[in-house]
Amino acid sequence: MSTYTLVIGNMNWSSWSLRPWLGMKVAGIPFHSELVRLRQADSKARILKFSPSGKIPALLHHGLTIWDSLAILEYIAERHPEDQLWPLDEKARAIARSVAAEMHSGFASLRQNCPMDIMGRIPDSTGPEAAKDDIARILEIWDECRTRFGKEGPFLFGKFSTADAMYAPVVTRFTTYGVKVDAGAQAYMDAIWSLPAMREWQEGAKAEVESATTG
Ligand SMILES: N[C@@H](CCC(=O)N[C@@H](CS)C(=O)NCC(=O)O)C(=O)O
Repeated sequence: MSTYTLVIGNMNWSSWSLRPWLGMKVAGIPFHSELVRLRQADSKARILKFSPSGKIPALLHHGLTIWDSLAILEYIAERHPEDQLWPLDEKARAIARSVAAEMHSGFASLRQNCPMDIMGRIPDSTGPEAAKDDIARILEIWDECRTRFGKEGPFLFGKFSTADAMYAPVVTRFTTYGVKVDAGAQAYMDAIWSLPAMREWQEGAKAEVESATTG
């Protein structure tokens, strides 16, 4: 039986929730998901029952609450070293932490102008133009990581790592908003979308959107 409970938001919208959910799924760590619906009158009160910051995701484990997506991913990586959620090589790991932290603390313009909407297809949006500097920087990061560290697999550091978990919601945004990318970035995006865990999350998002439209 799983000892972890991951509190998440709507699968179609909650980019921060996707990150630890994907990291734990890809690593094959069993956990129970508790979904709190966002954008409801009682959302804040319901989130605060789990998370002192009033934000999700939060991980509940043996009486401990870990809030914040990156803190959860770090906790999981420490508790499950056999899953190698950070690259083994020290230099690669330092860069992986740098790009994960850059994602965690940056790209406000992309977040604001291209919010995650997994099932949406909005190719005519003005969002990508407004966020063009963030998009250019992200494409530069992907290209550099793939070129320097990605020889042994299709992900940023070859094998799937926490850095990919952090950038997975960006991949969905690029798809939703029809961001134009080169073949290398497209191959990386395809690798993320091909993960069985990513398809499972997408199915969850689809079910949510369908139940909202059918009432
Ligand atoms: N830095 C936090 C951000 C978490 C965050 O903004 N979560 C959103 C959902 S994606 C949230 O809880 N929003 C509810 C609210 O602000 O009331 C993290 O990395 O976990």
